[in-house]
Amino acid sequence: MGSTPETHHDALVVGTGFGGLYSIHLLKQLGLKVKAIDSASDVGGTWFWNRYPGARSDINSHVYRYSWDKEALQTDPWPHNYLHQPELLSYFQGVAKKHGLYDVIQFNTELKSAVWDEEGGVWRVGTSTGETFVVRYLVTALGILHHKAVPEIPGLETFKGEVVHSSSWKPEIEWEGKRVAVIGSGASGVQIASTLAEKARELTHFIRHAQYVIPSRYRAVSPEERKGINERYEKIWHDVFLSNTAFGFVEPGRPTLSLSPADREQVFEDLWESGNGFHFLFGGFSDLVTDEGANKEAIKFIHHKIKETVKDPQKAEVLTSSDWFARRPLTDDHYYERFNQDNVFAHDLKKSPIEALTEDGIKTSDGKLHEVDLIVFATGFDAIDGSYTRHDIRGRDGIILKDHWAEEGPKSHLGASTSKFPNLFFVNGPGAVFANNPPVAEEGARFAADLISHAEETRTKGGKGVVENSVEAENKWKEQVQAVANATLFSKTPSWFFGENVSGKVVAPRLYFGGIGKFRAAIAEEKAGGYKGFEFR
Ligand code: NA7
Repeated sequence: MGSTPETHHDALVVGTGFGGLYSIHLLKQLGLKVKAIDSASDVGGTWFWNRYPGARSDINSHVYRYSWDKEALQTDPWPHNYLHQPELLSYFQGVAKKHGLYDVIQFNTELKSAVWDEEGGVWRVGTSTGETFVVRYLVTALGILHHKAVPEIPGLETFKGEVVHSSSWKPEIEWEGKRVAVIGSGASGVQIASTLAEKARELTHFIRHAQYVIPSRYRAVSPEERKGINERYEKIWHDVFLSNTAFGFVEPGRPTLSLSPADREQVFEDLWESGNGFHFLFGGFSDLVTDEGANKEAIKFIHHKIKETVKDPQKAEVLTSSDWFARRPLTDDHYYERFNQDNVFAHDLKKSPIEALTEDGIKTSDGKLHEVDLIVFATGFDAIDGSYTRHDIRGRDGIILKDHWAEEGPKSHLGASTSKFPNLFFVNGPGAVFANNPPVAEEGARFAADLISHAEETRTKGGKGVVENSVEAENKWKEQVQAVANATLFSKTPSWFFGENVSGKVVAPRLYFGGIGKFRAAIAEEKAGGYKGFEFR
């Protein structure tokens, strides 16, 4: 123990994705001595880990980036309307290089424990490398989708082929000409099934809840279009930060049922043609996720498209959801078409669940053995609070974060902090807003930096430089998060948004569905009111 190296810094940033990199930049600008760690071997966060074939963002390239580097907005290449994983990785590397962020980042170093020392007013952070970082401020940008959820299936260890989770893909994995099983039909599963179906010998998609997949309409961006966006960037970001979803498109105030059936159908058709799941859900009508009648109209339209596209009625049935269209919307250009290939199958896990794996493949309850060479678990993540509760994080009086959130689910004040854990900041923590991730991460990083800056000010006035939100503030925010969620169909549709994908988690909204504009207004109000939800010691 005595030989454990212990180093002191003002702040430690954990994670180097969108939230972490910007946090490093902001804290350096405050003049703090900053250190950062990441368990990966390079920057990128989600986009470091998720490298499966076809991994691509489904948010328009021009708003899937930082808004704060004006020069990069004009000059960074993004030749298509969406960015593939390698392009995103190189974007992150470019940002880190340009702003001198690499200097303070230590890679291949995972946070293992963090213990608050009340007397010293510091966090002691233990890492996988055996080091201890002693810091006043601990800024965690751990990623909302990091900790893999892999189902426990009997016989998993007997399977002779290859098994991989979507976020652990390695380039050497052989799939072309192989028999592939993809389990899970969220954003990852749909992208993976669609891409691998192109060259797999045989592909079976194992589906428990089918979803609604809107075409993405991936395409090149012309120089004229790019020029126009460059010229309008100020306005684009202004609108993004005032909108609900921050995706860079107009969110009309028009209710679905205000149009005649023919006009409504035309709007859906136009949305389908222009592509993008988020645009379909939020860019045509105001009420698809809040009004059951409106949602049913969208469902009817998509069901018709599936029936029209998928020629085999049995496959079409498996691909047809009976849930609300109120999960994270999905996007892919060829997903439904792939099932017209003779070698691509859809297996309904509700009708016949997986019983076990054998050495040759997957045995389902209908008695069938699906012989495969590769199984891809696209089974999602222990999302949001799962990124935190797996670590040994201890606040005041030794309370463990996992226990702190055990009874009522995760609580935070404005997604940024939680009571009893002074000077611990979340970037995109539980209770942060559901919207396009880069602007949300920017907002979170800015708020954490503001709180730290205020705490530093109190230090100059003889204070300890310790900030902690009140129990009342986090309870109030939790109530708001719950109330807004209750008004949406998201709350009636099980998903990771509510922790329902991992057994044992408290079912409660993990995201604020009130929109980024209102979320930012709540933060602005907190600041303008002199940070009443926080105590600065
Ligand atoms: P998601 O969206 O959580 O999807 C996970 C999928 O895996 C979903 O279809 C689940 O079915 C399925 N799943 C999970 N466990 C099982 C078991 N035990 N058996 C069968 N199927 C299972 O994760 P993704 O990685 O696709 O996407 C996460 C986010 O990344 C996404 O929202 C984007 O923002 C990017 P279920 O629906 O629960 O029946």
